[in-house]
Amino acid sequence: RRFHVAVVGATGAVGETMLAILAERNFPIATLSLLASSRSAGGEIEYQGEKIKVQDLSTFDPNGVDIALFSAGGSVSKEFGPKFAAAGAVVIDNSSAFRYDDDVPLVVSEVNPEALKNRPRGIIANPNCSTMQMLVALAPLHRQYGIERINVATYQSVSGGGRSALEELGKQTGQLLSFQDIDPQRFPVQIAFNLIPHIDDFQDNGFTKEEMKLVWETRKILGDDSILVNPTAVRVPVFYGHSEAVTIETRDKVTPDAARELLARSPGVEVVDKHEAGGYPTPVTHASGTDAVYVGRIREDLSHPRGLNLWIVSDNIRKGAALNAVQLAELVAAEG
Ligand code: 2RA
Repeated sequence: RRFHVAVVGATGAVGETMLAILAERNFPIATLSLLASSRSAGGEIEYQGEKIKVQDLSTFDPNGVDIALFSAGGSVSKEFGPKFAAAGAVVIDNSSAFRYDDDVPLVVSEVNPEALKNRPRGIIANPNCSTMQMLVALAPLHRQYGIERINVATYQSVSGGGRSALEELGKQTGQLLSFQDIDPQRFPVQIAFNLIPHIDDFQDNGFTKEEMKLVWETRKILGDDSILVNPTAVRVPVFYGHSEAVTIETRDKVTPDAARELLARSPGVEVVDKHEAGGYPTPVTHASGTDAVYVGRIREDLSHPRGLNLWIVSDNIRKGAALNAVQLAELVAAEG
């Protein structure tokens, strides 16, 4: 059976990658509708050799769409997601608009695929990129050893901030390398050759929303509100690929060797862990442009008898967003 698919936000960094992955995985498409804001509509995008016009979302009739992949920001998802669902589409939404609603499943394809069957609103939420990669690695360890607490510091590439952030890092880097001044008006804090411990809005508790996503989404996806999560999210001058320094405390002791063995046979994971130069994953050498969640620097926590440290790296636009969304679409398609 082939499906009528719509990609909402088709001209964005994630939307563009969704199309590339749909083609790579030869998703069974009958018709493909590409949708964007009136500002971005009008152009054409080539898909499997065919030029397809980008249509204005605001005037598009969703009737007949089977599966709609959204990645156009929370306000667009809130306004148009329910309309597409009411017209009969299964909506797979990459924004945070519905992630924390009890009647919307939040699904990592390798972790809790069964959850997507229960979608009373016809909407499935795609987790945040930093949660996604962390749980592909931690879920097998949680099932086997029981994770009680997670400390995580993320080092998030600028592509998570969209196309404009990608362009800004390139612009600032070029300007600074040629000893020009950068214009603070465009971005409040310089990102080139800098680290910014601020992603998304500050919450009343002093954490940012990006950090709280790691708390809320981990508990929902693993189905365990007792898991303690202590997050710090940092923007770093890297184009593609998020990295995370994670320390877990487990109910039952897990040795580095046992963790390596379990992770090496876990879906979506590649272990890169040798005590030598290059014996660990990095955004540039491993993650950027690939699909796996890479895990290295696996070692005991020196400060806790049941603690374990891991270094987790993955392409935030692929597995962190577009790939998982397509994998969820494949699961929906498999339902027939
Ligand atoms: C970021 N995870 O990295 C957020 C949104 N993609 O900016």
